[in-house]
Amino acid sequence: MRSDSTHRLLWFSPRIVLAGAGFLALAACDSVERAEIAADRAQPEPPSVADTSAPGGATQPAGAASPTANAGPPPHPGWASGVVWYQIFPERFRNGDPTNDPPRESIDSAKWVPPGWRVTSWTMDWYAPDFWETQKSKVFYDSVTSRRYGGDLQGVLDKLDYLRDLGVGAIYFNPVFWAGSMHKYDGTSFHHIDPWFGPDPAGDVALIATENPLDTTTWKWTAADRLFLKVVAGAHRRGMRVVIDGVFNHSGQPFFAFQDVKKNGAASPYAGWYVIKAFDDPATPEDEFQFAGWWGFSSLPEFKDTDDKRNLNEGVKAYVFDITRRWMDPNGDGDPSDGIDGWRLDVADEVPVGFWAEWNALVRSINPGANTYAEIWADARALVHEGGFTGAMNYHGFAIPLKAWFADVAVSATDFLRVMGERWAALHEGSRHVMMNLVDSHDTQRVASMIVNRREGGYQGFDATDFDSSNRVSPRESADYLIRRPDATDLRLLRMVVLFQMTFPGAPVIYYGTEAGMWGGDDPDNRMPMVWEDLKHEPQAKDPRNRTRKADPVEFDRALHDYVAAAARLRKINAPLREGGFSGIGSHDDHRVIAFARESGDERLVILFNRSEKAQSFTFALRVGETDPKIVFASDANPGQGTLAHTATDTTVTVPPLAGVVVQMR
Ligand SMILES: [Ca+2]
Ligand SMILES: [Ca+2]
Ligand SMILES: [Ca+2]
Ligand SMILES: [Ca+2]
Repeated sequence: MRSDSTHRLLWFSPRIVLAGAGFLALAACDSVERAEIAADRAQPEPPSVADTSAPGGATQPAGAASPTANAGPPPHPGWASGVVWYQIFPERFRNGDPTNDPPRESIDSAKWVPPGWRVTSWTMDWYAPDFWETQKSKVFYDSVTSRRYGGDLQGVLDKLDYLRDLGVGAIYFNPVFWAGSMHKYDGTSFHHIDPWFGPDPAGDVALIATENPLDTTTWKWTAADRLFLKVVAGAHRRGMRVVIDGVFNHSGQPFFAFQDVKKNGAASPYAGWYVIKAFDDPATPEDEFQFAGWWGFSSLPEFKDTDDKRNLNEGVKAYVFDITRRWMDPNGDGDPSDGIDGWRLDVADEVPVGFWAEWNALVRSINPGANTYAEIWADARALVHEGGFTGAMNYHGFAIPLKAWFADVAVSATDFLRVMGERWAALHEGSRHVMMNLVDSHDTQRVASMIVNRREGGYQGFDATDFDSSNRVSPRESADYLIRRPDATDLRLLRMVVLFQMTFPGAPVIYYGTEAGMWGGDDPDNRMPMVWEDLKHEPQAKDPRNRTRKADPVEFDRALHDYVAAAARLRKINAPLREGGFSGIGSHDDHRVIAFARESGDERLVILFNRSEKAQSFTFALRVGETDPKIVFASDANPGQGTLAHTATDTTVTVPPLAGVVVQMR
């Protein structure tokens, strides 16, 4: 293909072949990333615990001959293949029940917030401090993690039709289990849903107090637990799957086992669950109790590994296995249809892989159709393979390179297309259509703000931390970080990104609110309350650094929503986009264009992206039997733009500036 008569395109092998082992070195960015997350979390507010996130993985096929062999992901990931995901951060998605909103005593920072603390108005200007916040500090970021908005499961239940109509096939929930923080990566229990996500918080807490956590026969189903199962059933009825976050590396301090160890020391039945450096000596007045916390955070005591570091200790393992059974087959009748459909596993690379192999085998034994995903920011292949996960959150093979080209143009079109193809082809066959192809998450700036803050050049490469380096992703660290609403040009780029997600192999993930037009920097500004069409939101007029700014209206973007739904529908009705092979067709660095094909059976689609500010023409060859190619989708707001002409042998497509076009070859 060529962009015009005077420019030759750069060509590379039209079919990307499976690369040899080891051709992708493990990137160093993961540890850097972790250090940055840790740094981000070093906040002045002691109770606000870090939130972690990351899952991924492929499971061992049940009955595999050798569970230790690198069997790789399950051969038939079923529903997970090509599915469209929607990620819900429960505290911030929808407040469906104002009567259960969390009271002060339920939150982790209860002791540190001023007496006037109250639940924050859902529709308030995000950067406007509530009265109690001004009592605490003049700094926006000192109080924001103590906010609660009252999002809950009734809110999710009320919006299941909304998700189905958007084209969602699977919901990924950030942690839903009981925890004191707003993000809930600091579990108080793994066998109960957070009481303030359900209809009877006080009743739930009282009921839980009657249990012996070591005896599963005493475990009750609280009102919140039951409402969660209703959400699962409601999703299933609408053809959607439900995956939840498993945080099996650490707990919060209020976790029942940790509390018991703190109280009873070495005599506690849970003494072996944690990394205890010293128990308290009752003979002395001071508290000598010392333990290891995740990344040094005392709010997140880490679970102990076995002495050989190949597994989690027996006590935690047995508990995690019990709660896995509980949520995957709640009524215990051997039929998993009443349970969740899988898990996303937080900081999966910080839990021994031997544990994951056993745990994934358990998951498969309960529900052979379940899927599991490791959170890992680097190359996920080894962990997915050895741990027996289905796939991973695809930062390495999707989000990071995507931002490098679509937002920052920090790499050439040719390098972008080549790296995307190589990283995809290097995946184990069973992972190729199930990787969670996200652009943003609760751990990154929102995609709209990535685009608003794009900076050409300066990117260190495809594994650089530019993707999520704190001084470039948040107004908290960077005085020149733009917090404004995306403009018309930004939205063209956002539409291109969405179309790329929907046309690249794997499973696209929509972080809640992207479709509604939400923007925001990294944590905590990526966790604003969802913008809804039936709510009247205040404009964003305040600035976290007290700079002057133009007020930005905050309102549901109906046009963007309908575009995302249309792109999801395109994927749904075109099998090649969900399950077809991928091959690069060509690229042009100066014209900033890429073209690739997706095909399965006798169907072929060619997808073209023009990242330049001028219209660009592409010419590529027709295959035998392709006589009537047709544009079936365009990211441009005006679908009439983009033209196609063909001869007996070639097709020429003109793509508008900052747009993508899908051509059905027929
Ligand atoms: Ca509520
Ligand atoms: Ca003592
Ligand atoms: Ca069942
Ligand atoms: Ca660990």
